[in-house]
Amino acid sequence: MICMKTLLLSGAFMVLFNSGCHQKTSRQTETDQALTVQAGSQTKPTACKPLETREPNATGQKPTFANQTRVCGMKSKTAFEVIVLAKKLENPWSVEPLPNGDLLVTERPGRMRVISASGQVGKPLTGMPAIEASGQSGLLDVALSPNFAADRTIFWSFTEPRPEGNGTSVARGILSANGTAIEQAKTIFRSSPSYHNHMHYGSRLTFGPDGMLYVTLGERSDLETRPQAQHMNSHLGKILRITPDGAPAPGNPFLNQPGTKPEIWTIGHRNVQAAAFDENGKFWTVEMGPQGGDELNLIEKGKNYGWPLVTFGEEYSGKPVPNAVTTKAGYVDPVYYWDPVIAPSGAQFYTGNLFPEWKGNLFVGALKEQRLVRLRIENNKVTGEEHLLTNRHQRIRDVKQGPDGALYIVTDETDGELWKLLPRK
Ligand SMILES: [Ca+2]
Ligand SMILES: [Ca+2]
Repeated sequence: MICMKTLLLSGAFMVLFNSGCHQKTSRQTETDQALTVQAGSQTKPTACKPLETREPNATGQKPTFANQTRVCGMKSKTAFEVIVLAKKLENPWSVEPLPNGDLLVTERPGRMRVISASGQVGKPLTGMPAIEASGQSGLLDVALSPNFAADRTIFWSFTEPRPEGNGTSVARGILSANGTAIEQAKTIFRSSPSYHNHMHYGSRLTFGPDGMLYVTLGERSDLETRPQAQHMNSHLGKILRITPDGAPAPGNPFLNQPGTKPEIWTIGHRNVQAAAFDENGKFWTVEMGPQGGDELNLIEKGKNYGWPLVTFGEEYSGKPVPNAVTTKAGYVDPVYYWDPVIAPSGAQFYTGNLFPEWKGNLFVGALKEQRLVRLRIENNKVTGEEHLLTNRHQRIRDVKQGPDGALYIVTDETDGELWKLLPRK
């Protein structure tokens, strides 16, 4: 067979399309149904095959309910193409497709750029406030105003240098008409307390259908700050809900309570770097857990998600999480968990038309396991899991759907990349 290859120029980078030279892949021939076997005259369902076959990190822990971990593996029938739109991005943290098809990308050391739909990488935008970048700190997420087409307003989260250390803050500004500057930048929210390490900042910014901005914040990792995930007078280890001006949102569950931060929406989180609303307006997050305790959560107003009292997994030292249990009345069980961990970052429910097979599925980036995870969720339970892009061996930091229905991905590498996923022609 003659293998045709086509070279196209896309921005500054050559893109290689393979047309018809791939052999048939397993994803085109396997189904995502649980296996059944003939046993005499009866057809008995058997346990399907989960993708994870390694030993769990944490010994002796049992799921709280069936299919809370290691559900049936599934395989996409739709073959896809990966176009590398840009390279040499330094630890990109967020990709946000713009209405015209261009992409806003942040790089953790403190740069934000517009990359054109064809892959032309713009210069860093001017006009950003000071950012502290070291370890996990730096420029983190960016989100578009729900009215971006009219107001060109963007919101970003970043590590702010402060006299007492540093902390996650949220700023907003206007993307200039020519896409080279941020104008009228203003810091609208500062988490407190500040702290002096460089770990567990969160933070994803997600606008809800209610027009409010949901902000995920980590607990700064140290044993000194970790208990604050349960303390109402601290923003650490919380999901917050604020107005586009940075004020506590009307209807928040703990407004006007003494000693309580009024921005709090939910408590008991370790470090959430993946958050997305589904088509029905339900809010889902994927949380970096301890070793063996990454978890998918359905986020509901005012609830306690457990950390560090109720959790799966163990410390990364291999010791137990002190005094923790895996489930307890009054604390929300994760819908799903991964043991061993995948290190989740970035989430998107697919709603486009390019991949009808993927409609309603949740896509999650995985840093440590260097893959894109696809989850099928039915009745608030995970019923299928697929691992994509495993052959590229890059840490996936963020995944977003563009207005064209393609998926856009950035990889957390010092020479990080921006990818576009399209159905293979
Ligand atoms: Ca974002
Ligand atoms: Ca939890």
